[in-house]
Amino acid sequence: MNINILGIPMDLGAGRRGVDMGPSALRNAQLCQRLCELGHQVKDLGDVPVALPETIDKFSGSGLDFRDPILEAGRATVERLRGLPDGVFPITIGGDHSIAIGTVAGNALRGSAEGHRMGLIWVDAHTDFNTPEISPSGNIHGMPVAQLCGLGDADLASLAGDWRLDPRDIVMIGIRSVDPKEAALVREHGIKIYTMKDVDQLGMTRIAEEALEYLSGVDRLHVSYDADALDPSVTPGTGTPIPGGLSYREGHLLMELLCESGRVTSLDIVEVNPILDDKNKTAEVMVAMAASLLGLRIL
Ligand code: B3U
Ligand code: MN
Ligand code: MN
Repeated sequence: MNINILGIPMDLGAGRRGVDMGPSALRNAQLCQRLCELGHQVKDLGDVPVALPETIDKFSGSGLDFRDPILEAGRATVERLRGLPDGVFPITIGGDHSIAIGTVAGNALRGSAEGHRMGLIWVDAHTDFNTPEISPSGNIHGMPVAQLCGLGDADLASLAGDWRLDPRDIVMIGIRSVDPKEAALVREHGIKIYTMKDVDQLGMTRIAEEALEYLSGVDRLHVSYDADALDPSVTPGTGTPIPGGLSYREGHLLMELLCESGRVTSLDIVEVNPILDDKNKTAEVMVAMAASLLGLRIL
């Protein structure tokens, strides 16, 4: 397979600094080499330019913190992704989760002017379904899924023109931290959610099977993998660690089963913050997760 890596060194959507160094940490953990070893052709496209917070006005634009530079980076991300040839598998590396507004939009537009019917598997402790009106933090990394469905800031919602993600084409896995108004909005939109309780009760094999069946009608499938989906003992280097997360094996098993399905067409790895990490352990774990999705075999 032809894999293209695109870095988005973004920390403007998060409450803590340092996640902008995620792309460096993931490259340092040998992302390209590990995928090359699996027989893929891997090309690193470098990074999308992202403004430094020290050089800009936090309150410029819509009143939402750092909205304008996040929008600008999102537009650049969409342009880079939509121009890639159809057979390429893009891996976008963040960066905080606000980058997914651009990565999902860009992948939806790749090879189709009006946009594909895109399925989204959101692996995260959080549902990231806040809007500017209801967000307790004001941080845009808590809003990308709502933005993709057309809620919230009108400019961020229009990164792919008129294309919108259908809330019924989303499956979330690993969820254990949702704000009260966000929970009501998620329910209202009928998003399919597997909380950690569901992971405990049903097991990851059944969840992966159900998720793929649920998304059987989509023609593209994007996986957005937040490092905080995993338990903080596995991935300590992330800005909002929440106890009781996916085990190392549950995280891998999900990627292995998605790999077996042959249906995933793009991937994000986000929220790796090397400042908070233990000797780059979190980046190494997330690189291993990407390798499982892209065909790592034991035997
Ligand atoms: N729901 C909270 C916390 C949060 C969401 N995503 C992350 N943290 N990484 C918020 O700020 O919206
Ligand atoms: Mn997230
Ligand atoms: Mn999260």
